[in-house]
Amino acid sequence: MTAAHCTTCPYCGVGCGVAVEKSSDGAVAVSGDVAHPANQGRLCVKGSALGETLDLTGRLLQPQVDGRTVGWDEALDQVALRFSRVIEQYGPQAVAFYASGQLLTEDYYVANKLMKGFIGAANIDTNSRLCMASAVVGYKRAFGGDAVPCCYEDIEQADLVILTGSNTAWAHPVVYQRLVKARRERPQMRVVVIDPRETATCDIADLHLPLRPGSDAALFTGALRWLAQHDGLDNAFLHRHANGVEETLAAVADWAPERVADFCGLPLKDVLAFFNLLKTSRDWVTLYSMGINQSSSGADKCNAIINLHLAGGRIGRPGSGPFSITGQPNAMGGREVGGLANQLAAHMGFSDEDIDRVQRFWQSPGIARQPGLNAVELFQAMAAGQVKAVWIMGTNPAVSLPDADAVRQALKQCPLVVVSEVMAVTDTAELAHIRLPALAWGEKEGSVTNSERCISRQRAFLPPPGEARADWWILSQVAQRMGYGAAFGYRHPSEIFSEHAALSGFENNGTRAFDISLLAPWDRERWLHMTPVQWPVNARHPGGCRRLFGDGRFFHADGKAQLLPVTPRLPQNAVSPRYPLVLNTGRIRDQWHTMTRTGKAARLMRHLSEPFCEMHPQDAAELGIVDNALVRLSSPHGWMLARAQCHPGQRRGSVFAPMHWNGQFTAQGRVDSLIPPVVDAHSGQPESKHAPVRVSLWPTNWQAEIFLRAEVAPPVGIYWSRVAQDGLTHYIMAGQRPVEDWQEWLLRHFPLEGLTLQTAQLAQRGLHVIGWRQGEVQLAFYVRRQAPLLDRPAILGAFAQPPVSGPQRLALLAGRGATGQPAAGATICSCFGVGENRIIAAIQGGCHNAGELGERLQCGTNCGSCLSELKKLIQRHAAQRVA
Ligand SMILES: Nc1nc2c(c(=O)[nH]1)N[C@H]1C(S)=C(S)[C@@H](COP(=O)(O)OP(=O)(O)OC[C@H]3O[C@@H](n4cnc5c(=O)[nH]c(N)nc54)[C@H](O)[C@@H]3O)O[C@H]1N2
Ligand SMILES: Nc1nc2c(c(=O)[nH]1)N[C@H]1C(S)=C(S)[C@@H](COP(=O)(O)OP(=O)(O)OC[C@H]3O[C@@H](n4cnc5c(=O)[nH]c(N)nc54)[C@H](O)[C@@H]3O)O[C@H]1N2
Ligand code: SF4
Ligand SMILES: [Mo]
Repeated sequence: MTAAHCTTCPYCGVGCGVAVEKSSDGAVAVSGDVAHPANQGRLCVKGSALGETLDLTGRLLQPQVDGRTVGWDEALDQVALRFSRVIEQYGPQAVAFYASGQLLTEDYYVANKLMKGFIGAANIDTNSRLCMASAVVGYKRAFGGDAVPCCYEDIEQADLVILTGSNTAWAHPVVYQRLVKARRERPQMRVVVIDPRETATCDIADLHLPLRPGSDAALFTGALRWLAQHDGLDNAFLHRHANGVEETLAAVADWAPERVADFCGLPLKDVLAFFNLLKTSRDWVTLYSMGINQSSSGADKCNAIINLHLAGGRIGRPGSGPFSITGQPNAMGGREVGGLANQLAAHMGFSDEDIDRVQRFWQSPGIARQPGLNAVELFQAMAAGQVKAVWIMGTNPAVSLPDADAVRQALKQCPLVVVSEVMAVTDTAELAHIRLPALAWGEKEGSVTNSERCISRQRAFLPPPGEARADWWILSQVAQRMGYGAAFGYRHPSEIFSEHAALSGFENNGTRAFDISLLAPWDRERWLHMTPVQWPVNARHPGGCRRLFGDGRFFHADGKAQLLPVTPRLPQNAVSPRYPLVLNTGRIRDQWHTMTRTGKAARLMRHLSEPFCEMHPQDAAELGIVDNALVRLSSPHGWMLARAQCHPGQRRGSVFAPMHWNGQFTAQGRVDSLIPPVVDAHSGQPESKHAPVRVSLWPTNWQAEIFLRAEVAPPVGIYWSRVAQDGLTHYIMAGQRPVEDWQEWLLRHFPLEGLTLQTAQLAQRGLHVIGWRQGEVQLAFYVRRQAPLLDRPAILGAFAQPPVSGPQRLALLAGRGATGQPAAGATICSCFGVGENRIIAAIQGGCHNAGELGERLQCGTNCGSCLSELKKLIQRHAAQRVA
């Protein structure tokens, strides 16, 4: 395979290498790149389904201005003209860019340079504010630079792996697979999972600490005190390489284990077990992500973790370090180019010295001199009429920002909204005056940096569709039309990369962690053939560098690290009698963010097909909610509808809802419309994991499912959820008001003309309808009082191959398979499409473990993401084994 076919996965920050093979008929086969250091050939279910997300349905393929399709010249002129007009009239602070950790480094560099260096305001922020901002503050305060010390191998080599606020099994599956394998090979390794709820990640935990939401800082603070009292500190390291030791140790004095246990709502013995593991384990890695960062005290939580690692000397050596794992494929690249409003570029800030240096390098006419608005502030300033023009690229803020209804409102009243997108319709793009079609994964060329500082290439293997163009090109063209031609005359992304690399080394002299100056002289050919490399890449580390701080030298002026006294605090918004439950939010295994790509793949929607609200069975019972009922969640900011899922692993008093669903996939499921815009004072990162809410039953009069060949918008005024199916439209629906005449209702909302209808009237006004045309099934509709129990694969199968015999047709009308086999149930293994019921049958038929299930049904043998669910099913159903 040629290098041109090696690229990088566009999803999570693990940054797996992907090998792409194209056959002569244009089909694309995707597999893990065995030569890539991040994954060594592995892929998770999302990565392996990439080939299924490449079709052009729903893509934005032409520029649009005020609803008209136009050519690029007109679109670019309009963006430049309208932005220039606002700047002329109201000054540069009245315009803003909102970017994304899914842009490539080259795109990101140009966006940042245009806004900060040439428009002259620092109003460019990114969705990384919602993701990494607290981790950045934590590292900068401790190390004097935003430098992730670790590499993935450290996780494999550690004796103790602490996963806190991270559902690694679902959100970083290949790192999780590497951990599972390492633990199998080194049984002495211990794993501690810290998360208020029981997640799939807990499957390999020796100890799960289901702490009170938001209380992590107390646990790490108490651990530091305990180690100090039990001779667990590395005093030699502290003496030589750290400041702030005394103040920090003084600040932990009050955190005796009993107080920690009380504050965190954990049994004392579990707290002590954790502390003991710290004492007895030689090397530890703490892997942390959104359960730590997305908090009103996220930055302090990061420093509480880093304090512990510094004090214990567990940093800068194999198997040790505080490891903030990044979410997006290029979250790290964004940090390197200065994508956050409070950074300048190449790890420089807004000191006079840095401003002067970057201005000389860019030869910029009027560089920004102070930090700009961060993400939450930016949309608030827009609502207040201060920001009058925004350009959003590669992110969907009407869904993903807190207080999302207010964000939507701000966008509605903003005089100029430009959106660069790959999809024609998203909740945000719907509100844009100008839409610019961007190249997507597989079409665009550039570089990304993963969680372990590894820079690799995303490569194009598909031709640009329609009029879509690269984000860097769009930005450069607009810059030229705004009069900054000379500084934006790029002809190829490699030129941008070289400039970025040169800036990283410019007057650096070892003062800034990010330095890839050795790559600056690269020409286009070298860049095209780049192989993965971990920064820094400079004279000291010509081949890159796996692990930082092995020499005990940090980036503060005196070369020392800084311990920081931390005061543990609980989340800012507490529950109240009116809003008595805590809403925790996050990811599911098979969806990516606002679903613009994964929502297209039918097999990725079979694991979880609707927005859901996971709750403890007792909390549910007290509210009169049964499993699978529809519930309404509300906060002072907004409301949503979701399907209740009762689960004893959920902490009492907390509920969990996924962040993914939005206006394109469900009626009322944007979880962020409930999240208050409360942020960390140091990082500006929102507290997305903690919103006081009320949950109540959403009583339904009917529930239904419809499958049809035509593409039809769902009826308004009801609950609906769209499930991706190949070539079909599939809605799950429910309504509160009775429908008098179902046939009339169907006719009003769905195209029934010319169909021959076969119907079955059921008790309690239930109705099943199959619509036929020329022997082909066109529509299948099932409505009942309660959610109809259907064999979805069998129904889908009938669309592909129409049933011919009488009994087969009757089975379809009943929503069952014709063979008499049980329904497949929810898809547990998405790679091989193995349903829950087949797995249960195999367990009852004698499969004892995941390995045997894999041999019989193939489930769990590819990406392994479903192994924890397989184990749970085995635990639950082994008792009913047929002797
Ligand atoms: N499948 C999938 N994978 C993804 C993504 C995706 O959309 N889908 N997105 C990527 C991105 S951008 C990101 S940022 C990462 C995020 O990756 P993660 O951070 O692993 O994902 P989340 O599900 O947001 O949150 C992690 C966990 O934090 C827990 N948590 C909540 N409150 C607390 C608390 O107070 N303390 C502790 N210790 N834990 C708490 C939640 O219960 C949840 O299980 O995932 C990346 N990977
Ligand atoms: N409640 C709650 N809210 C959260 C979170 C949470 O855990 N809980 N997590 C937060 C986190 S960590 C994150 S990272 C955000 C993610 O939230 P978003 O960034 O809003 O989510 P995405 O769906 O990834 O949005 C990316 C958009 O860019 C488009 N796109 C894809 N590729 C390209 C490209 O090459 N160019 C351009 N121009 N566009 C492209 C996609 O179609 C999509 O519309 O959500 C945050 N919001
Ligand atoms: S682990 Fe992340 S980077 Fe790797 S294949 Fe899965 S989604 Fe892609
Ligand atoms: Mo993220």
